[in-house]
Amino acid sequence: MTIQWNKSTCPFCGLGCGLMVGVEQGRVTEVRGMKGHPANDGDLCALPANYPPIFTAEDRLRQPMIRREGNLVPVTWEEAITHVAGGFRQIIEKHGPGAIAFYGGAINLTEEYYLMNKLMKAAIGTNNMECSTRLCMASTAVGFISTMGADAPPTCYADVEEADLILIAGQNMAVSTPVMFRRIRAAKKRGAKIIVIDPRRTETAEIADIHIQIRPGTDVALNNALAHVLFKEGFFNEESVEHHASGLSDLKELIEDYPPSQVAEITGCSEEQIIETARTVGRAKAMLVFWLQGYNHSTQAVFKSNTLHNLWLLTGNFSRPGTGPISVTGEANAMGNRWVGALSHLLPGMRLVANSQHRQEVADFWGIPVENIQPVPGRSVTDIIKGLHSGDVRGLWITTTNPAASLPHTSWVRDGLAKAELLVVQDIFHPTETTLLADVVLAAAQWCEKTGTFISAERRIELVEKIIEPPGEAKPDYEIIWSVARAMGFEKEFPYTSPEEVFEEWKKITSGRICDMNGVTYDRLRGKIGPQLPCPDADHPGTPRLFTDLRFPRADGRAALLDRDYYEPAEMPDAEYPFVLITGRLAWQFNTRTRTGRVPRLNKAAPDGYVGIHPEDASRLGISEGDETEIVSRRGSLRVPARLTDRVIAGTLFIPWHYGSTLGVGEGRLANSVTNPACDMHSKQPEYKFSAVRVRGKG
Ligand SMILES: Nc1nc2c(c(=O)[nH]1)N[C@H]1C(S)=C(S)[C@@H](COP(=O)(O)OP(=O)(O)OC[C@H]3O[C@@H](n4cnc5c(=O)[nH]c(N)nc54)[C@H](O)[C@@H]3O)O[C@H]1N2
Ligand SMILES: Nc1nc2c(c(=O)[nH]1)N[C@H]1C(S)=C(S)[C@@H](COP(=O)(O)OP(=O)(O)OC[C@H]3O[C@@H](n4cnc5c(=O)[nH]c(N)nc54)[C@H](O)[C@@H]3O)O[C@H]1N2
Ligand code: SF4
Ligand SMILES: [Mo]
Repeated sequence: MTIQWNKSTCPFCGLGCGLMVGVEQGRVTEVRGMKGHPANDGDLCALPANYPPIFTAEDRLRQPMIRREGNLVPVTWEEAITHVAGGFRQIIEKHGPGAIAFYGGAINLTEEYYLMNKLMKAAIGTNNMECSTRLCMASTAVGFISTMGADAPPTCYADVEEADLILIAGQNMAVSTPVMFRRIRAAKKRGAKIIVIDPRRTETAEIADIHIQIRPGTDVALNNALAHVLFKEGFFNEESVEHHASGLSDLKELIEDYPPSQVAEITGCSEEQIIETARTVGRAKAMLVFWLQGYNHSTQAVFKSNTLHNLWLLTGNFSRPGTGPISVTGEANAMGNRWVGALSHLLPGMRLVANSQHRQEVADFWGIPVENIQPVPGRSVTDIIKGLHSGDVRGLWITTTNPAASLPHTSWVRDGLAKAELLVVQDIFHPTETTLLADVVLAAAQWCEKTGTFISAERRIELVEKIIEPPGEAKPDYEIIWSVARAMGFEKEFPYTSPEEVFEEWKKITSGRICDMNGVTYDRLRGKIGPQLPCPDADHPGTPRLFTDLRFPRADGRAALLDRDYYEPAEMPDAEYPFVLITGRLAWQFNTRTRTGRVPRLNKAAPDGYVGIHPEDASRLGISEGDETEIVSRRGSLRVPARLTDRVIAGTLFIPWHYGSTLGVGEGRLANSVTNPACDMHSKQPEYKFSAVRVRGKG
């Protein structure tokens, strides 16, 4: 039998590796890295390599279901759509449009979010529309906007090969983007220096020339101390900095308060190491800067970004090959969901609901009165859960995300979801922690079973095509969305018959914006590597780097140096809850494990959760390797076996957060049972990386 090979893009992290998907007799049998692809040149990691069993896993949803007398029972699509549309309509009639909300995942296609925007923000008239990117990249986005004026990563992956210093803060790249890690390891072999800032001695930290094993939550203090040394030791020219960045005098004043000796006490690293790190930064010819969830999962997330951005701005490390900020996103449609406006404060094409000109542009484009678009941001996902508790939100439609496992403080989240009058959950599997709570479950087609576009963390747009049939009656998310919209009475607004029609409409509203994709068509993308945006016309080759003219999209054309003070995380350890719990990832499982937890080979590599605990703490508590422990916070508890490791600092614990309650390792494992829902006030992103807990050995 001959294998047919089809070009696709990875449906896990936002690096956007090009993949070749092998199909035999209508089944995906093999997935390989695509040779010559600029993200991965033939490489790939364990996640997509082990995808084939995910297509055939037992619990794939094949048809919609409605809960009747407590049980989810299969129904026809017609019944399901009528029920959902009628239910939402009723809630809107009784309680107004603000009583419903939508929450999707960042692996949804851009076309799907375009449709959802049009339905929620225009047709229904509520901005209560959110995306899992709130838990993932919201802080990166706000950080970019405050420093550079736009949520637009200016660099590209090829900068890795041009840099002589690569700084990686709060990202365990060896685990979360292994393909990028291998490129960085190769860069090191060629002579580039690597700095890693992480409270754990991670697999990534092992290749570092300098590993700053920072106390969790203290990055702002560290970054300010690095700026302090850069200034005191004359590593930058004030005049040239001021040419391209505002705010220098305020920053200089602030960093006076952050001498390395004092910051050593806050961060737990030595004064000498801080000075050595600053000098390494100051001497670099081309510094590239990565960061991820060690930054974003914090109540200081945006300030962490801002103070990191200060460092490349002060040292002139921008707008040249090999320099600048790059944050490889967690989920596949890294940029697409942000640019199409998947969050409650955004509108399509990098626009804001609070900006009257933006509202007018979008309303004109859609041919609706501008008053139909609410002028204030809708609820963040945490506020949606709050709204369910208070009765202000009554109907919730969830697709492509599993909040009953992934949001912080699980018992509060599940109680909220259970209060919904109508909870619609659209997934590819049942059970998941969230489908179990649903009133209606809608069966979705997944990657390779539907067509649409993703945009990667280097702004590259790619077509992911349908190459096999979905199981049973499962339908693409876009088809479900336009069917519900029509059944709600919006036939005229949702006339689409294909995702390509949706794309052709959506791309027009990107004209003149950084995300301009008017030069892109499905034909241009089909079977080929897509261009990096902006790509305004058919002959345009795409844009590898932004702001190369040293002008930033802010009022005065300069970037912003920001004076941000350090403050403590929301919940500091105390006598009752003396440990800091960090949650993070493993190489063989993805997020809430609904897909990877159904692959035998991946489960064999990472079968169960655990808590990493320092041997000194363990011996004090009488805990031995493998002992079942109970981890307790103010919000709940969980049970996990102990793994003794000096990779964590004494006083801190690490739990891989993937393990939930539906895939055979037990209800008691869920890390989010104990995590803190406190959020960064600027990005509304939760502090998953810092919760005060106590540990009890259970022998
Ligand atoms: N195999 C695999 N790959 C994935 C995923 C997966 O689940 N599995 N998920 C994808 C997604 S959605 C995302 S968002 C990315 C996430 O990718 P990463 O951000 O790399 O993942 P995490 O393990 O959550 O956190 C990164 C590191 O932050 C460190 N950290 C904790 N607190 C602090 C702090 O205060 N300061 C600093 N500097 N560091 C701190 C942790 O010790 C951890 O090593 O991975 C993506 N890729
Ligand atoms: N404690 C703790 N919690 C965290 C984190 C952490 O580090 N620590 N990380 C946070 C981060 S960075 C993120 S991004 C979130 C992720 O949180 P989630 O978005 O909840 O995680 P996933 O497991 O990726 O959920 C994706 C869901 O979509 C389904 N699915 C897959 N493909 C399709 C499709 O094509 N259509 C439909 N309809 N469904 C599909 C999957 O089966 C799965 O149920 O979690 C956050 N939660
Ligand atoms: S590194 Fe990310 S994009 Fe590349 S193969 Fe792995 S999960 Fe997919
Ligand atoms: Mo993420």
